[in-house]
Amino acid sequence: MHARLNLSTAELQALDAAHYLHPFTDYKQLSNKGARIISHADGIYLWDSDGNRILDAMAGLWCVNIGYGREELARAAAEQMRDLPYYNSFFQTSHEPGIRLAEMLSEVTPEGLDHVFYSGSGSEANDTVVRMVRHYWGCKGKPEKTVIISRENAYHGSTMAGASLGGMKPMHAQGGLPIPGIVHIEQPYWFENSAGLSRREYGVKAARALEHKLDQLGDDKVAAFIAEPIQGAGGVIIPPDSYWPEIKRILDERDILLVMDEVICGFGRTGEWFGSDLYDIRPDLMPMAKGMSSGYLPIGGVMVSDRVVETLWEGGEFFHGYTYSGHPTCCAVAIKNIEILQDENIVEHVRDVAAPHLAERWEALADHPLVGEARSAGLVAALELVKDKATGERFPEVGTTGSLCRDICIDNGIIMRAVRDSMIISPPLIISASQIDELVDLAWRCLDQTASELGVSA
Ligand code: PXG
Repeated sequence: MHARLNLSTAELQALDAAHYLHPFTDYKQLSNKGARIISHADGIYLWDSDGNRILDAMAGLWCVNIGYGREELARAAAEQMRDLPYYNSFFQTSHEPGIRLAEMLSEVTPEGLDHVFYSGSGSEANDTVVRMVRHYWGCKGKPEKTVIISRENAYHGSTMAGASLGGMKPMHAQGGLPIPGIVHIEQPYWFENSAGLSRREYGVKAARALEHKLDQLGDDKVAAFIAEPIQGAGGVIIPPDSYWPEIKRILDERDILLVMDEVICGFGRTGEWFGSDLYDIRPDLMPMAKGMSSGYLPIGGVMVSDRVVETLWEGGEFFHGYTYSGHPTCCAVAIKNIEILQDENIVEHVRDVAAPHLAERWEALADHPLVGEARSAGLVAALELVKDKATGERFPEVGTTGSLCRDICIDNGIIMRAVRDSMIISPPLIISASQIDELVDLAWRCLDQTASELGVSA
């Protein structure tokens, strides 16, 4: 396979700087440097316009679960575009791809989630969550239950509601967020916050932050608790095993909806179909996106529990929807994507082959002088870069070392993402054991180079 580019790298970079406002980007800084132009991709690898091959250890943006270059998805899109590229489902019409995908989703998602509300992305799915949980409590005759409890450093999207649900302070600072009625509690980040507690003790303590917040606000004011099973963009924060059982205990005693944001964890990422399966949780609402189509086309949605649907059923019209809710072409691609996950036993491959192999190889990176902790779950993993391995002391200017290591990574042919001073990965689920070896060997080499640039002896 080769790139079919019409312009040179320099021409593309100049036009990019002249006209393209990238997401989450310092525009001046990027235009000085010039964007790397990605030209094509296959399997777990990307190529740039200068012909460099790069191992994509982030699966795009946590989404290309089945890997790049699957002809079947291109064919599914082309066939659907010929038959019916677009039609809406607002005014008492429907279409086969939307219906078939809804049925498939009710099969692969946890028990009790049998209906889907489609969106175009994860952010939109979480906007739907906010509208739907408040509408639900309105239907139940409890319109004062409006508050949604989320967690610090959570990521739930970049729209007004998504960024408000998220717990990213720099995002809140731009635009006067969060919107009213959203509060945040501690995240279960053992490496950062445990203050000497064991993982088990700390997991229970972090979960009880929810109980304290509920006591403070009053259950009669709270609509829902939203959380990612494993926090992704916040830095692959894997909760201690004691966390989710304690959250379940708390929620079982209270009349609060549980929203599990599966935008990253869904569709096999953790070695189960959903993070909720991994932690044995039955959410009331479950936003999802990314791996739903392996990122080949934009689609998301919210799975809605039978309990919530029964109430919505009695509530008259729900005044909510997107032009592209249930977009037929995106649905056709999502169907083919899920068929591939099923037919090729990709979730089982993650659970039985890839995740155990990654865990073993990744753990060994903890021996590196820069690494304070190496953790993984399924096919997400993180390294905490520290100044002092013995004490866990961080580098003084948070984020500088992470960015340095990230740049070294891409120069060495691997994409890892830096979150503050942690390096994180989320590779395509089809990664083989020998490709995991290649990934970890590259990571080790990049850590060595980072250490040597920092003057730390490796
Ligand atoms: N929920 C979660 C858990 C996510 O990770 C969204 C919602 C929003 O999805 P959309 O499709 O609207 O982007 C996400 C998205 C990063 C990064 O830097 C992560 C995401 C998006 C952009 C960047 O790690 N996750």
